[in-house]
Amino acid sequence: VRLYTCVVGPNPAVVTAFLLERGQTVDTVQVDITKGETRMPAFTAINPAGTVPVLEVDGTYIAESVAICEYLDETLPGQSLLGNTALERAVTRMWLRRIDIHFVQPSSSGWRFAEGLEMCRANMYVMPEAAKDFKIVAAQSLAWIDRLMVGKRFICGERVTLADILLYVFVEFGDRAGQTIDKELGWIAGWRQRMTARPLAGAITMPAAA
Ligand SMILES: N[C@@H](CCC(=O)N[C@@H](CS)C(=O)NCC(=O)O)C(=O)O
Repeated sequence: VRLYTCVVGPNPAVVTAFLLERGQTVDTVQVDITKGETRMPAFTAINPAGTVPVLEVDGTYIAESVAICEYLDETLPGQSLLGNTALERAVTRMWLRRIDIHFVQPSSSGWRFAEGLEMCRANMYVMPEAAKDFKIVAAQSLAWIDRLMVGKRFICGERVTLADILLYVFVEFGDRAGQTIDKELGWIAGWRQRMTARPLAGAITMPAAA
């Protein structure tokens, strides 16, 4: 397998964090999104969405960071980060979907239409006037997750899963890029400390907001 990735951006970092947590490496090809390399014909031929990460497996190209991690979870040696039973995996996927829809997407839109505006406007319809509202939606979703987590160690209970990785990467990137995490969210604060102590935290490369 070969991973097309980039040292900047939260979506590639989700796969990097996953691999660090599993203690595994794969061959990588660096693609520079800051130079628009994912939007060039050679790259859109492998991922028409024009984004990284992409995993190449025997001539098939898998895009979408969660889909890539699920494939790696099933094919790499070691402890699953989805779950060991159908029930555990279903619970993980429930949280992955909630985190993606309610936090990752509005947080990403908040960045794309504000801090990332100049980079993104060439490739998508942008709504700079909506950036503030997307950031509010993301912050409210994080507060919702914070309330639901009381009494749990990680998103799915005692086990660390891909749901923790997805949320952690986007929380840390958001905190460093104009979406400072509310320190009043007590569960999130403690969970961030637990996550930061783990191998996966090596995927976060930028310094934390003061
Ligand atoms: N839903 C996709 C999002 C991928 C994505 O937006 N990747 C960004 C980096 S964080 C990218 O490649 N941006 C370059 C561009 O849009 O030109 C996933 O989960 O992988």
